[in-house]
Amino acid sequence: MVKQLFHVSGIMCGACAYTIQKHFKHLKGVRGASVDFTKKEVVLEYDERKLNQAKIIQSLTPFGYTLQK
Ligand SMILES: [Cu+2]
Repeated sequence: MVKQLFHVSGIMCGACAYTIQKHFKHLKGVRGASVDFTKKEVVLEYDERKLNQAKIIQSLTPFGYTLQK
C-alpha cells in the first residue's frame, strides 16, 4: 500500500472536492482518498499492484482536474 500526496489544479470548491473524492472511492485499487480544496491537495492510499501514478492522473483528466506530484 502506498500513501501519496498530489496537487490538484482546477479544484475550486467543496463540490470539486466531493466529485474528486467520490471518483477515487470508486477507482479500483484505491483504499482511501482525502481531498483538501483549500490546499488543492489530495492524499491517496492505493494498492501499487493495481494502480500507478500514470493511471491515477489519467483517471481524473475527464473530470477537468489535473493532478501533479
Ligand atoms: Cu468546485
